[in-house]
This record gives sequence, structure tokens and C-alpha cells, in this order.
Amino acid sequence: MAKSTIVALSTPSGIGAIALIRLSGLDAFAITQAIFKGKILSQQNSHTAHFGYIIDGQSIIDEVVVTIYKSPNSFTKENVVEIGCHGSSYIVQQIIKLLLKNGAEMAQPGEFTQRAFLNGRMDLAQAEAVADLIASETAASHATAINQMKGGFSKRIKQLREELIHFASMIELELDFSEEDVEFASREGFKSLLHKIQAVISPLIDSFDLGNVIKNGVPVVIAGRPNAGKSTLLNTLLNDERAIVSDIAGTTRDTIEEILVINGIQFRLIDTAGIREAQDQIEAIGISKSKLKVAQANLVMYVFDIELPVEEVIADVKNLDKQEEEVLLVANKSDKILSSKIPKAAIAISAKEGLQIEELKKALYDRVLGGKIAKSDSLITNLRHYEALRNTQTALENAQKGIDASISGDFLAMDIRQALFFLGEITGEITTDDLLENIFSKFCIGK
Ligand SMILES: Nc1nc2c(ncn2[C@@H]2O[C@H](COP(=O)(O)OP(=O)(O)OP(=O)(O)O)[C@@H](O)[C@H]2O)c(=O)[nH]1
Ligand SMILES: [Mg+2]
Repeated sequence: MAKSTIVALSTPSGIGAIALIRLSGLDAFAITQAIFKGKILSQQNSHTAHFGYIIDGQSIIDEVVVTIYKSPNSFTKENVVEIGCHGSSYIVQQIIKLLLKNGAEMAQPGEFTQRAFLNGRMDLAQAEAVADLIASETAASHATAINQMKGGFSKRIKQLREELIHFASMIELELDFSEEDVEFASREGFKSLLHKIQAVISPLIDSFDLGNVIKNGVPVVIAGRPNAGKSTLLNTLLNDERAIVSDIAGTTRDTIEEILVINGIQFRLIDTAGIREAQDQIEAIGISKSKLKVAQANLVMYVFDIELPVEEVIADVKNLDKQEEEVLLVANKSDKILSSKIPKAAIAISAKEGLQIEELKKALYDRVLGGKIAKSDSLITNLRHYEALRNTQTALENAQKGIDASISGDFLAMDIRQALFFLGEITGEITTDDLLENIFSKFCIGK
């Protein structure tokens, strides 16, 4: 365990009713006691709260409630003290200053969680989920973070890794007896283990797209000709007069981004300038921005006037140069006419009158998630995990090919070691300082 006792403000800085200062480390109780007028903390039971005063010599800094957690029953597995004080930046500063004077050290970003990981309180994937949980802004991203923090897929990965280690040791044993031509490690057994591992990691790899969508949201570009009603649609979807609407073609110049949450998923709507021959320099810039956004987008809502001839719609869409599944066709202004011929895949709405808007939202949601959500209980949301799983998969495929080609044990052992390495990276059995630094530095201080 780390020798130093760290301290940080764990609530956001600024004014609040209450602020929470947290200490973790061997001397957490003694350091707090040095500035605390109240009970003798080290003599109290774990998980108890105590009223008292923080004092600087003779003067009282604040009335506080101190909560103590005794090692190993705390977030970091070390002694932990939480000082609940009044939420003034001045008070917080004074208390932290006193704690530093009495031997505490300022915590690095994520250091509490890093200690929790290093002390075996949680594995690396779980520690990363803590950051995701703090950052979660929708029900769906919250649910995946909670699942991962509770151990979600990392338990399975650990189990499989152990089975693989067992097999690896049999192979290594075989290598020791290479003269004798014995086979300790059953190739058939290994094959079925490979299948088992692939069956777990393939769905996880496939879930990354969805996991990413849940965590980061989906950008959706609203594109179309000038006056098609793109900005009106943005406003209607948001229920807010966000963008300027007018019957002057070329109203929107710059791109406008706003977030719309549908069933817990964030859609980042991007309204763009209508695409046509630009009338002036500024519009030209706007239009080239629109084209860039369309080119980058995974999903484009192509809005057109319902009276636009079908051939022209089709020609426009072709010009977008996107895959069919990347474009959602929206025929707008359905209030104007009773019936009209529109492409089969298009959904007819009236942005202005708010007709068929719920259907459009549903179509958006289904296009992105298309039934994926129900079947996935564990999701990968982290690029690092995704890459480690992909690398594991490649190593296992090589091992599989190796067996089929009856390669020698030492080559097989190499592929297995690779797979073990990458699996271990996910849960943190294999770590490097760089990796840890990279992960925990993204946390905020105090977590
Ligand atoms: N009848 C009818 N008019 C609509 C509808 N939606 C938009 N309009 C009108 O169409 C005109 C253009 O609307 P905007 O939302 O500014 O169109 P836009 O696509 O953003 O246009 P640009 O920003 O110029 O590219 C406005 O006069 C709107 O009131 C609709 O559903 N029905
Ligand atoms: Mg507009």
C-alpha cells in the first residue's frame, strides 16, 4: 500500500451548501485529528460520522461532520476520512492547507480510484467505469457504467483468462519434455476452450458500436436543399426556437448543434446550410461546411419538400455519396398536400405542424439501435477494451490456425501468451505505468 496520505476536495469547487474533503492513507485519522476538535477518531467504529470543529490553533475554521472508514473497509481499502464542511471555497482552502501542513499530500487526478485498483478493491475495467459513471448523462450510459463497475464482463474475462493460463502451463510443460513427444495439453480440449472464449469476446467486440453510441451519443446531420425546413425540424424536435427559420432560401449559414435525447440515447443534431449553388462568399463557406459534416456523418437526415419530384430527390441523395443505411429520408411539409409520390423509404412529416414527429424519432432510434439493445447485457464502451479484445481475438485465431496446421507447441504457446497478455490488459492483471498514468490522469482530482 502507498505510504503517503492523500487529500483532495471531492465535490465540485465553487460555492455549495456542503463540500466534501477526502483523505486516504495510513495516517488519515492522525492527520485529521491534528486539526479536529471532537472525538478521538481512531477509537471510533468504522463507518461512523462525528460532529466537531476544524481548528487552526485557537481559531475555529468551521463546524464539520467527519466520517471515518477503517482499512480495509473503504473505497481505497486504506483508512479514509471524509470531512463534510460548509461549501465555501475559502473554508475548503483553509482546511486543505491545514491538512497539508500536518503531513497530507495533494492527490493526483484519479489517485483515489487508482489506489482502489492497486489495493485490489476493483479491477481496471471497473475503475474505468467509475469515470464513466461520473460522466454519464443519460439513463442508458448510466446503466452500462453501473454494470461495468459491478464487474460486468470483467469477471467473465478473468475466468476465461485463468482457463487459458491453465492450458498455457500444460503446453509449457510439454515443451520441457519435448524430447519425449508427449502431449499434456489436449488439443481438442484447447479447441473447445478457444470456441468458448470467442463466444464471449465476439459479442463484446460487436457491442462496441452500440456501447460507443450509448456513451458518446450519435451525431445526426440534417441536410437538404435551402428552404426544405431543416431548421424548422430542428426546432420542432428540440421543442425550442433554437435556429432561425425564414422563407428566404439560405437562412442557415453556420452549423448548429443541439442534443436531443430519445429513449436515453443522445442524438447530436446538426443543422446545416442548405446545399445549392452559393449566392455569396459566406454562404459558400456554410455550404462547404455542410458537405464536410455530411461526409463525416454516420447518419444523415435528408430533408426535402414533399412536392419535390422523386427523381430529383433520388439524384440529391446520390450526390450525398453515403451508404443507403446512413441516410434517413424525410419528406417535409406534408401539411401542404393530401397525397404525393415520395420514395418508399421516406417518412412524411410536417415540421411546422408537428405531424409524425414521434414516428420520425422512433425511426431515428431504430435506425441507430435496430433491436441491438435488447440482446446485449454487457457492452464495451471503452476503446482501450475494444482494442485489447480485438488483439485477443487475432491471437486466438492464430492459435486456432496453428492447431489446425499441427504446429509445434512452442509456436502455440506464443499465440496463447499474446492472448493472455491482451486479456490481462483489460482487467489490469497486466499493466504498465504508462497505461495507468494514461487512464487515471483522465479522472478529475478528488476521485
Ligand atoms: N407548410 C410548411 N412549411 C414549412 C414546414 N417546415 C418549414 N416550413 C417553412 O419553410 C420555410 C423554410 O424553413 P426553414 O426551416 O428555414 O428551412 P431550412 O431548410 O432550414 O432552410 P435554409 O436554412 O435556408 O437552408 C419557412 O418559411 C418555414 O416556415 C412544414 O412542415 N410545412
Ligand atoms: Mg435553416
